[in-house]
Amino acid sequence: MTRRGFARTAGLLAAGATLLPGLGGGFGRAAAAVRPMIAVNQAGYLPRHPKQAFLAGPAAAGDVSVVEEASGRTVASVPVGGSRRDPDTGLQVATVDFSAVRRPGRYWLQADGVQSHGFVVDDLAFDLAFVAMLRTYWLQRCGTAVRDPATGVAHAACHQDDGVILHGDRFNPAGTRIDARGGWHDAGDFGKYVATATTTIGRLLSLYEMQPALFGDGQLSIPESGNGAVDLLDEMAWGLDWLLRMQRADGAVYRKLSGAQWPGDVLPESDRQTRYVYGVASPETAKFAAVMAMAARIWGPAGAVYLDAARRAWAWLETVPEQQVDWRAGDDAGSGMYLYNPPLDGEETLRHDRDDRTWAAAELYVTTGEAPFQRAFAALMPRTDFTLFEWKDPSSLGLTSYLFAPRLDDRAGLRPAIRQKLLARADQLLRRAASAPWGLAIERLKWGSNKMVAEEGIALVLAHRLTGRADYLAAAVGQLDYLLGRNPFERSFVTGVGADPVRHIHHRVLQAQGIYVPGYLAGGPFPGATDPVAPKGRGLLSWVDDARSYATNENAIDYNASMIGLVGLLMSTP
Ligand code: 9MR
Ligand code: ZN
Repeated sequence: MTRRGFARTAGLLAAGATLLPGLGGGFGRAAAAVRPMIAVNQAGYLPRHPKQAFLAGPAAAGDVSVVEEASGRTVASVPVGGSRRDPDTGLQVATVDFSAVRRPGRYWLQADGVQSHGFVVDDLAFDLAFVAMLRTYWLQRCGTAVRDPATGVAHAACHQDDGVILHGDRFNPAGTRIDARGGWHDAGDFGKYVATATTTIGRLLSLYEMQPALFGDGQLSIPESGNGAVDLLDEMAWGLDWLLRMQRADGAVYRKLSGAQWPGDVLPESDRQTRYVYGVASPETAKFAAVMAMAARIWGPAGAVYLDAARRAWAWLETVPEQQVDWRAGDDAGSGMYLYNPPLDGEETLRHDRDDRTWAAAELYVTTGEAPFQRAFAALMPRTDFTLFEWKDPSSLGLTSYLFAPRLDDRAGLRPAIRQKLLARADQLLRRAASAPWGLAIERLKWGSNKMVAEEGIALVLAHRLTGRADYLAAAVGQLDYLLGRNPFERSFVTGVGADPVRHIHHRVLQAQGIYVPGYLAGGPFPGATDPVAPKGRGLLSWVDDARSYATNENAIDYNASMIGLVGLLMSTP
């Protein structure tokens, strides 16, 4: 199945690259699409899963027809559900449930005067998007030349001197060059961060552990394809190897590597400024320990170096009882901060590192079965709810690994409490999704809201796995539907996916080359956006398809990981 999916994908990727030429930079159309519409998931729907569209207009009532493209015939006529007023657009939004349509094919929906984009009902509806999103990691690789015939991405080996220790410590005086080449460019810019590399790898390795059948060798057409190893694992090893280089001799981990100035819209090999390695931090060291422990159990004996690195990181953490971050004024002149920094990043979990240690202790215990890790996790777990997984708070991935690990010795009997926390979270998400006009389960719109939508979708899928409850699954599918077109813009937030996808993603390589590349998830609506072009304070309408909007229309490696996690879990849900 993977191979078949890939064969299709390779052709479509190439087609995407030629059908949508010259769309790399530039400006999009006006932000708000406040007009009647039938918004659908433009990638499509799995035949076996719930299928819901939204009819939005001044008054949303009546029947909606499901029209089959091939025959032009109406195959179903569905009465719209009760409508809710959307305060952002002023439209009435009503649910159109056409789950009964299960026959594979191409369809559109129509009601008087409005028609939806075309979409498929197909078991392979998401295969193309899944592979395209996974391939972006190879396109984001740093320290190597990238030449990808399928998308046209081409640049020479970049950042060969990464990096120079900026502040100095007793292991590495200021000015020391350590070999920290490799890894991935974090986003549309060229910084490299432990915070997002770890959460990205964690999310994707978790998907691999739960659904190994989604992945294979040759699936992604990356340089390692055909070497007998699963492409995803080769790609994750690329990121893990960089992380290993960010570990200091005593086990602590440096938190980021970047230039002191933001690079222009140039190819990475033209970004010739000195790139610095910034100070060590305990939250990063804990995330590092977590992801290395995951890698150790996936690679087995071949992953001994990962296990050793995880143990050394944990040992260092034991010498540091409270959160410790080496941050100095000026550290963020050319890169993201990824630390407590209100109001943008003011979450309580950024003021301590218990959430990060919770993740580390869980993964170390799942991997080793050793009592001290169990005790550490048992001490931390009761203090954490099941929360949204991201760099600001990765604890829920620890809870997930502990809960779903096969053959785990839960000698402390923690699983019932974790299960209860996850279901409490899912019930809260369900209530929100049921009352939000566009079916969203997220609490607030923050920078990277689309990633958060995907993560809440993942929590709902996990709740469905535990209980088999159809309402959890429907809400999970609804989060994906939003991201792929069932939103007030009637746009898919993933480049190259769907009839009307985001076009002008903020991304230096794509802008410098003037190419359009499929598989990048845009950040999404953010009313507090700090860039000069995003519409501020307009709720869900605070998004613009404009390459200058780094706060709503940039991609980052952790965004794609969340999206891949949701799509992969849904593809694997019967
Ligand atoms: O995704 C990050 C988001 O969670 C933060 O709130 C935001 C502000 O700190 O930064 C985002 O990450 C950006 C990073 O700071 C700089 N490079 C691009 C990243 C994605 O927009
Ligand atoms: Zn680079």
